[in-house]
Amino acid sequence: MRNVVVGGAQMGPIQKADSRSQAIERMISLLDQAKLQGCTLVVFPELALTTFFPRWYMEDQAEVDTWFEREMPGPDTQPLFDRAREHAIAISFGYAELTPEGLHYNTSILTDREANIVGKYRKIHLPGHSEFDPERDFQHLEKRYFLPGDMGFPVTRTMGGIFGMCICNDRRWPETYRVMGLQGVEMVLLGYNTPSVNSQRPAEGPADRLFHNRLSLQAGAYQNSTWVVGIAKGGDEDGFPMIGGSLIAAPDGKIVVEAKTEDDELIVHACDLDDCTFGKKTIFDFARHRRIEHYGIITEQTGVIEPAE
Ligand code: CDV
Repeated sequence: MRNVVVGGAQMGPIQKADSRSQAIERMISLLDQAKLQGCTLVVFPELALTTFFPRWYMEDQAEVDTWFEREMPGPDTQPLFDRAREHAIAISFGYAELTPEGLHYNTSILTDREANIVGKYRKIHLPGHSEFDPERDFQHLEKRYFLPGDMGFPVTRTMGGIFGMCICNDRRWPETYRVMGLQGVEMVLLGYNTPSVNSQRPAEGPADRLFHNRLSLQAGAYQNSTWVVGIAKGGDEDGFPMIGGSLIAAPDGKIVVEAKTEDDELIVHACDLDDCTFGKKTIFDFARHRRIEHYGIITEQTGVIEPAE
């Protein structure tokens, strides 16, 4: 048995006017709850330190940069790292990263139980658009504010297992999980900010969006025989509702725990990394069964090329 007691720290809304310190106070309170419940790893959402700012159109780069972290940990985030070290809890959370070279990424990190950063990931599948779109009820400007990640999908050996990360929209792409699956991943950690409504498909409501969240996470878990921990920001951020629905999916694809609210809420499960072994040795024994000679177009083309009429 290789148990990792995972706390999924869903966060309710963070309003535009809320400070980093307010968000971090809430994260520390979730860490304290996690300690009481015996957690050894706590996972927080995408862009956990601020509101989901890509919904706001900004032209002034200096204003944009106020949403980014230039160092990690920095003065605001140090107390979170200190508390995590005190509790001997590894943490993973998302934030907007501004590098010393002036590059902007939507990033997440993983620490060990001594609060040392041992893993980093920069979001690859950036949804949305880069210019103001008057047709939309709300903007989704990730392509304006972030570069696509430049690190691939790395995995990290820590806490007795193999851990990987992805961020929000990445979770809808089977390639995300498979690239980590091919590196033996045993637990995928991901945070998300998903609106409850789709302005381009008004008939799609929160139930549909929660269904697609479960479908993506459960399929990624089952098809790679890995734990998947998906943690949301939920509730109403300045009038923009988000789905919540944080969950942990087991390597057989089943949901073992799911959030009940759209607020700050800790979901907890003792995840045995040895549960990954059966699937990785049988139906998803990649070395024996994959037929890469037939998969070429997956990496050779992006769009769809239909057969001639
Ligand atoms: N933050 C995200 O990546 N959100 C997307 C929305 C735009 C659909 C998601 O896939 O949930």
